[in-house]
Amino acid sequence: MAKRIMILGALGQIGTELTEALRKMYGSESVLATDIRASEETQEGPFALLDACDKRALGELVDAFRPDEIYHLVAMLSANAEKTPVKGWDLNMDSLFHVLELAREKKVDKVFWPSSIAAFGPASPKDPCPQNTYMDPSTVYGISKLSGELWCRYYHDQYGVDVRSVRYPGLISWKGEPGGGTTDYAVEIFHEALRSNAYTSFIDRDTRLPMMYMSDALSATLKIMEVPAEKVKIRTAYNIGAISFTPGELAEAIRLVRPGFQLRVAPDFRDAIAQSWPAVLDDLPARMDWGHDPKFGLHEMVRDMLTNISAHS
Ligand code: AKB
Repeated sequence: MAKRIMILGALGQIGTELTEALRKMYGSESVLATDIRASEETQEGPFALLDACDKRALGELVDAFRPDEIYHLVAMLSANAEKTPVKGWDLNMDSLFHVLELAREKKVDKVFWPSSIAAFGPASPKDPCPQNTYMDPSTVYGISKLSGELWCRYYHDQYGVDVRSVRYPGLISWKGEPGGGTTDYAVEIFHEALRSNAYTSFIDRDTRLPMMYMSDALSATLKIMEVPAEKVKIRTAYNIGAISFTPGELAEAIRLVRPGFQLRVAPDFRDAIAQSWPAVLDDLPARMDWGHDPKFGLHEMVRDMLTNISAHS
């Protein structure tokens, strides 16, 4: 029997593409997509409205669908969580606890929960930032990610819950839009480049951040979930790197495809968040333990983004 998979936050930036990829792999009926809002687009498989903070509703869905795996992709991202810190903390932590508890009680085989570069802070090394190092996140989102990592390891060590996690860099995609993150500039810039050939960045010209194209993020996610449990040696979350660039360097790469593209900068509070994060990740353990192997460099990513956004708008 095909494995059954449940996705929380299926209409978000990662969920949109991950749901599609998992449905291709395991069949549409085997993947239950859930989200707090409904989509206007037709779903190609089962969909349920779900508030991931409602443990009873979540438990009922788990009882009804009997998933072997849960992908928990619900989160309030860094910039939004700074505006409503308590709400951000409650959403990020309550939903994680519900999933970990249900996985333990109902013996779900595997759980995926994403951490982030936001788990690092101003005193963490910038370039490269190692897997194991000092971590002092300064945002609510980052604090929730670092705490979540430790809770994941606790549930693994104490209760045998097979929960796996990666620290995503900023994710760049043309299908699902990000919402409320610090790295969102690196997606918005493409839409504005095609619309007006100019963009005003809320991140300063020289602020460097680790980034990753969505197809590499999907492949890392599917890889860590597929390998045998003994290969997943780190039970907090793995650093996964791909590319690192500044808004200035991204603009230069866009200019090669769209001559005359103009970058202006008007840094706001999100630049301070970005400056507290690493610039480059050292991801050797992910490469060694389960074969993390990103393919997209800066220029391939830029060409692919511009081609796909113009083809689909
Ligand atoms: C954000 O900017 O908040 C996220 C992240 C780096 O986790 N994209």
